[in-house]
Amino acid sequence: MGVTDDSGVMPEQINYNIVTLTRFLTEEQNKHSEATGDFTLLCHALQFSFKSIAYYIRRATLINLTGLAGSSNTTGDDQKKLDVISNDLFIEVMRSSGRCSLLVSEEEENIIFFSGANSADGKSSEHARYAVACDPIDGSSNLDAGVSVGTIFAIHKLAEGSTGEAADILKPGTELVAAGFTMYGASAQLVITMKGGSVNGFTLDNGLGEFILTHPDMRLPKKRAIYSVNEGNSLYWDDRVKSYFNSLKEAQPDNGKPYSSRYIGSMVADAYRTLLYGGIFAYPADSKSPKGKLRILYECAPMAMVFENAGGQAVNSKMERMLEVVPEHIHDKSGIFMGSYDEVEKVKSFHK
Ligand code: AHM
Ligand code: MG
Repeated sequence: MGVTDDSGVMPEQINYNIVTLTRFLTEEQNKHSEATGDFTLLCHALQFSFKSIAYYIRRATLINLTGLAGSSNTTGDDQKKLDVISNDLFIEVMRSSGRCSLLVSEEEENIIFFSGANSADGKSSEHARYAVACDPIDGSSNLDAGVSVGTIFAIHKLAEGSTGEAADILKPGTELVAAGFTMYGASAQLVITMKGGSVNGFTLDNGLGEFILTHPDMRLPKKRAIYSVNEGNSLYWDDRVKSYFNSLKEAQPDNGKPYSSRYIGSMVADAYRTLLYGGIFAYPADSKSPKGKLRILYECAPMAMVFENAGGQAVNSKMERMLEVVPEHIHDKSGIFMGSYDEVEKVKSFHK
């Protein structure tokens, strides 16, 4: 029980042992005697970009940042003003970190090289040992309605001896050193995982300006009767996908009830809910988009790493492990089914 003062108001309980993202990253680095600190510095830079994007999104309606920028990106989507601002901000933060050799962004047609033979100055930096892929604002069609959007990121390490080339990013998700996403909602959430590690969730405390560890070692429930998919596309689905989703609407053997449907239309928000509550999120390949809609490098692979490290599964529309899919080009797409372990098993059983 907390102590009340004369007015009967319960004072805020002060936690003196807060794990900030900065502290968390330092403690992770200390676990690896061979670590140079370059990865930690790259993560500090990422953290700054997330805080900045969260800040602009919070104020977007007030400072006239809603609406279209008047351009379209590589995949033909209309760019929002915030898409452009977040992309420019992300590029500059990665460049100035000095730790990122090359960057792939949803909003950029080509790889941006910051160091190595392909960079503007043709120079290599011995510290720029990482390749980053990102979707600066995922779910941006939802932006002006104030629905949650987020940033998805994936980090690869350059191959030994490489000074930074396309092959350093055109790799399967099994090679990722770290990945995660943010969700800018009622508060800004950051979910991050490292190779072979657990999944940890942080919440941005706007007063402190720090991401605080609020969801340590996130584990997906093994199953949960929630499905998340754009059913407006069902006309284009193949029969196995149709039968699978139809089966969820029937009385289930364990409790006689059908599944609940939840679809926000921002992958980050649908993924965050699925991580916490369990269930299945899908964006299947279909006859309209035979390769799927979502991009492998900066949407599917990083999410698959998070879901697997949290005890779930992620597969493509051929039921292959998502993390093993090798993209043919930087904006390559895939169908995806990801979620609770048993729910993905059920999807697979309909594809046998
Ligand atoms: P975006 O990166 O251009 O925002 O597109 C990706 C988004 C995902 O967040 C979401 O899962 C999907 O597109 C929604 O697509 P749809 O509107 O077709 O359901
Ligand atoms: Mg996206």
